[in-house]
Amino acid sequence: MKPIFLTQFLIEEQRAMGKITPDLRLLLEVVTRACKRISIAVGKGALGGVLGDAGTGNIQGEAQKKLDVISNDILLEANEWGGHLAALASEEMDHPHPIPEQYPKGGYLLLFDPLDGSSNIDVNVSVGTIFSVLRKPEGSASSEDDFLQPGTQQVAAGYCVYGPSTTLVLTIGNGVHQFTLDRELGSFVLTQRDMKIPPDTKEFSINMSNERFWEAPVKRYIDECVAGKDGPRGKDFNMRWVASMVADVHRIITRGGVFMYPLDSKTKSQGGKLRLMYEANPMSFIIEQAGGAATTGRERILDIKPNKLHQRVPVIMGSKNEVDLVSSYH
Ligand code: P6P
Repeated sequence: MKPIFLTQFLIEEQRAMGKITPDLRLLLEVVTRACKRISIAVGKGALGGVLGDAGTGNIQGEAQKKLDVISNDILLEANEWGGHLAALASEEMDHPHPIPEQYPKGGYLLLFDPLDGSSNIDVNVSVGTIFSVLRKPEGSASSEDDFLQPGTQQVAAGYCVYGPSTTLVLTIGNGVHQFTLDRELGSFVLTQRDMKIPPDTKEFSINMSNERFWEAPVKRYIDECVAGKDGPRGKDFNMRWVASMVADVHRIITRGGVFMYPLDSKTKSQGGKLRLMYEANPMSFIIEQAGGAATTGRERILDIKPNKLHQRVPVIMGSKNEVDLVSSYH
């Protein structure tokens, strides 16, 4: 069968839906091209001389990996010249990055975690890039506040998993579609249209070492899963925790499951572990478009009105019936 490359898919979606503007198509093309470059850098491993920490003087006072910085720079360079963006925001930068004066500005805002799970990079475990696209509010002078829109305002979201294969998963509000990188051609090929998460599961994903910090509803839910077929759930469960949100969420979209980084006494003062704007929101948009659910345990993630760019939230997302059960315990 003739392969459908990303560009043809986007053109066909544009014709069918009329919602993809040429600027949004350009945005998605340059972001996914940047992901190809990140995939190559990540794939070199120790041979690329880019493993390990970025060294003293880390930009944000966080232990950044060299590849965090490289991936961030690749995404900045790819998006500055196209005239499609008003500004960019990244986990790796305290404040939004304005489009340089010599380039025209556009109507979109791009947010990303350039290399999610980068603590895994030195041990050769899958990592990825997560991105989210918002419209710039009409008539505002580009400022940080422009980004503070609830996840329901996203026009597109996606992630790229740098694993055994490099896989792009994308939604533009019309279902979730998967593309696999053909390394010989250097192009993303459509490999699954309209992905759907199974509503039930026997697999949960959580960092069990935090058990003593969990709130009661989460502890109850996990205890019941661990109790297996002799317990209240009447079936045995499996557990997976890659500690790369992109890899864990991709598994869940592919075969079902529930991903949990819940509020716990360790991260309560920060509001949670994972960041709303470029981790929880894009993944929640994708999960809901695939028929799943995404909540903090107490509210739908996409409904949260952000008050800070790097705000953190609790995350429970995946198979709808399972997520609804966890929410009911809250
Ligand atoms: P922990 C990676 O650093 C990350 O932000 C997510 O990708 C991942 O799900 C989580 O943190 C892992 O956290 O506490 O298990 O190391």
